[in-house]
Amino acid sequence: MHSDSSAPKPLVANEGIKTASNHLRGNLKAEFSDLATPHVSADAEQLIKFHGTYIQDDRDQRITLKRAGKDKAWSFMLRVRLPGGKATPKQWLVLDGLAEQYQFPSLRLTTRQTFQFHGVLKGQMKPLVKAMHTVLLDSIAACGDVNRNVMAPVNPEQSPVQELVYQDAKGWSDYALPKSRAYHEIFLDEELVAGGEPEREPMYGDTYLPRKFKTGFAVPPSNDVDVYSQDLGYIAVIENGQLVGYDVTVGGGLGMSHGNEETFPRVADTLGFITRDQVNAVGHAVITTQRDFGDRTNRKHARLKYTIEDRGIAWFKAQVEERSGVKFGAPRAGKFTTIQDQHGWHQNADGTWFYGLHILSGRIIDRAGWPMKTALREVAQLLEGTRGDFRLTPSQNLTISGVSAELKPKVDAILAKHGLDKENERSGLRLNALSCVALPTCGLALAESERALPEILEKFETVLDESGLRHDAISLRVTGCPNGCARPYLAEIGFVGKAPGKYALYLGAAYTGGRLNRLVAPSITIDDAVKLLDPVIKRYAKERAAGERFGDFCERVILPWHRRPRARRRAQARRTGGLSEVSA
Ligand code: SRM
Ligand code: SF4
Repeated sequence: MHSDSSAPKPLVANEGIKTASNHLRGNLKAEFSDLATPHVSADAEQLIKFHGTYIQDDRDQRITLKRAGKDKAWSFMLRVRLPGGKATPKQWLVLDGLAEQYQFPSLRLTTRQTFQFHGVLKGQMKPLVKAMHTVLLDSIAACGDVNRNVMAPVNPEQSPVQELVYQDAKGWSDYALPKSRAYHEIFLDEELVAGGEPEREPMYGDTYLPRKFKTGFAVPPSNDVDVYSQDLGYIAVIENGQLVGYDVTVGGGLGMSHGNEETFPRVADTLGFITRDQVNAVGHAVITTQRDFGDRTNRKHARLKYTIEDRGIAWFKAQVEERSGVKFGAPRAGKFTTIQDQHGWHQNADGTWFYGLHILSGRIIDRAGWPMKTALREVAQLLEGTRGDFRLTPSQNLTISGVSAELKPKVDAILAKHGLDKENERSGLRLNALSCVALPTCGLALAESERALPEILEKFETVLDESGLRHDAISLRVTGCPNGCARPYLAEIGFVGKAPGKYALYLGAAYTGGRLNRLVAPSITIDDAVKLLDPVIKRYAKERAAGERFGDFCERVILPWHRRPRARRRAQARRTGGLSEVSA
């Protein structure tokens, strides 16, 4: 437990910025109208996150520009809010067209089922938001100290249960949106209403949360949303084919800093069972508890996982029960057996079809011999006006959904024409690989990630091919720094950027997302990691027990003598019985 010191610690600067902002307005309207500078002020830099955008610079150009005595190449990243990752063909076409105008003319699918634009110049920001608004899209609360994009099942049409879970996720996403009209005033020229009722944030309060907050809805047997990495998780409980409610999880989170044991990834605890009608009340109580008790004096200790770690899960559960009036029942959800997206063609319960398309690192761009962006534009044009649409998956992939039997061969023809019909040829490793954006846009990257992934995959695929494991599903995730944006601590093989060309290597998470991996090499090159893992992979091929996953094999055979850092051992020890079910 953290001891209460007599002199209260000062609040971090962000708290002052939020307090003074008048519900996230600050001076942003004026700053975005001032095109004399390419960026915004330091205070505004913090506030714009609540509106879904970050200021960045092109790190590939930094040295050249500095040598030439020039300013950095500033631009904005904008993240769309897209609960459950659902986008219509019309929305796709608008976003696709917009992306062409920016410094990095691509659409980037994120690990939380939404789109990012990179390289948007300041003067392009308002037109971008206005164009998105014409197709009912926005970027409100896509970043910032609030509940962010809510993750949910990719194909609600697959079964009536999935559809209900999607509706609950959408309902919670709407409920947890900030009430402030700041975004509309700053980017959409809505006038601030003078007089009238004062604006209120009934759930968040005037200073919002101490830190970002994330929610995911999972439907067993798929843990595609990595529910144990979320601050708040709802695991569907399905009995006799009916959705009877959810097991609620709290306190997951992955960000850490190298060498700082006070920061650590943590898998969520299970609070217990609730019925569907209690989703928003329980979420509200979780958020207000974190609002009132989260650490506002240290942003590296401000996530819900630390509040729970410090005060204990029993205390937290009692707070949530008291605030919501809901008593948790014993956990009832079924087991998770997979995290992998469904690739290729599958039929929905309503008779329509969906096609799961692998997209390396979620980057939609036209490359020589691989015109992904053009192909998907043609698919969107074909599907416009039909029931068909697009679903972004938590693994940065795409599902073309709701396709009629009549349109199915036409979608096939477009994919084949552009060489995108190769789902069956991809290795199990590739289909289970994630990487974060990292360089050149991410200001926090210590090493390459997205740009390193193709080479990493090729090297490991060679070893897997030699071992006869080409089609085994093994999760590999890479990030450019320890913040964990591609959830690397839940990968069977995790690479976490340390310095240019160097990574911390982690091994042995449970494939289904219930157990963290362990650090096996603090700073290693990719080539040395391949050499280190080559004999491990070959041993796995020969010695694994029936059905044993690579991560579980490493945990059983390779890692028993690898100690977990103290703080992470403590976090692991707090796992509940519900978790051990899925980590087997
Ligand atoms: Fe992340 C910060 C990209 C999912 C943990 N993340 C960032 C920033 C905004 C860098 C920054 O602060 O300047 C990155 C922008 C890079 C760029 O150029 O686009 C960034 N995060 C991403 C995305 C785009 C990675 C991707 O390749 O898909 C993901 C966007 C998700 C979305 O649509 O909302 C993304 N980030 C995640 C996840 C995974 C998840 O949520 O499922 C995590 C780990 C889970 C968690 O939150 O614990 C994650 N991002 C972080 C952190 C560490 C937070 C912490 O508690 O320590 C930071 C840094 C921070 O907040 O200080 C961060
Ligand atoms: Fe940037 Fe680090 Fe997140 Fe990768 S993990 S996108 S390098 S903050």
